[in-house]
Amino acid sequence: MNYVEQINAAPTIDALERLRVEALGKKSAVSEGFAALKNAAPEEKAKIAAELNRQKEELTAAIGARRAVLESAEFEAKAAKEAVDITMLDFSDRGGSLHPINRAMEEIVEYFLGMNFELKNGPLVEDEFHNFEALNLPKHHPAREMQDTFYMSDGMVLRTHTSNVQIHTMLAQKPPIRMIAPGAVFRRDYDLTHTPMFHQVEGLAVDEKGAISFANLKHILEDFLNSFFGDFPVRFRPSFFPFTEPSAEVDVGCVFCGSKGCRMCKNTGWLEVLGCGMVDPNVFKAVGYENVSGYAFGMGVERLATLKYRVGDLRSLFESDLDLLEQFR
Ligand code: 2NL
Repeated sequence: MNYVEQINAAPTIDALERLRVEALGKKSAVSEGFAALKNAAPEEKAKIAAELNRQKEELTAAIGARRAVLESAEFEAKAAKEAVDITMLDFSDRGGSLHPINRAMEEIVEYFLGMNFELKNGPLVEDEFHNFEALNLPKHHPAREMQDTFYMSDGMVLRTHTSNVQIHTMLAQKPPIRMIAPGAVFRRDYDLTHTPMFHQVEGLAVDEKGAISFANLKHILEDFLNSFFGDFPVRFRPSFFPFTEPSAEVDVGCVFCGSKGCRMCKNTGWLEVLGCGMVDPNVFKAVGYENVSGYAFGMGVERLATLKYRVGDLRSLFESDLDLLEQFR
């Protein structure tokens, strides 16, 4: 193989460098040819020099071309070996979501806003007048002890229901009133079906005496339950609350068994979902209202959420369980 062929076949840059020294270095035929020029016949010199330069340029060009090929191959090999994957994992399908309790609460609130109720908020730490006395729950009355209360200093309590908001509202404005009060409430209770903090949505409608009837209450709650749960039967059962008279508890046909009877409905075919009634005259007396009538209702959001989303155990709503929460995306 002549030098040009050897150069074109050089496997590495080192091999090419050895060939360059051999073909163009001090001891190469080309260099020795230039050194011998001084001994050449004067008329031959130009011709020999031209031939030596041609050879030198041919070899230099071949080396340059081969070097470019080897260097780019070396770069590609290094780049492939050192490559880092800088693309990011795609989390775009892993967005967060509303917690089922908030989702149920928002759906309840949206329903009543659509029915022209006004949204009201109030304090979580409350005095005994707004939480108990104004609601026909006098001191030492056994009904107070039903709601195991968290007592704070200075006679304040953690509100045991959101009714304190209705009391604040009635003290601050005149009828007509049409409002809902959603929010956290607190009771000293902790077992399979009770947590010390839970959520309620309460509603209140008040207008001049005779303008609001139990029929109005029954209609709006039936319509709400149909909208929230879908097509299930609804029934009103006589009951008692200190702040309403008459009072009723409302059941829906068991959403788990279709009213056939199961563990969830204790074989009754019914699930209790809310309480309601006509506002007790003593409540109106406490806020200074005369010649009015009205209805009120209250529902537990956790209760409604576990039924609607078929969550078997209330406590799983409070455990930040991703297997549960991911189902609500
Ligand atoms: C339930 C039952 C109820 C009320 C709450 C109320 C409020 C005022 C006056 C009269 Cl200011 N009543 N609230 C009435 C009946 C039932 O809640 O089971 N809640 C989870």
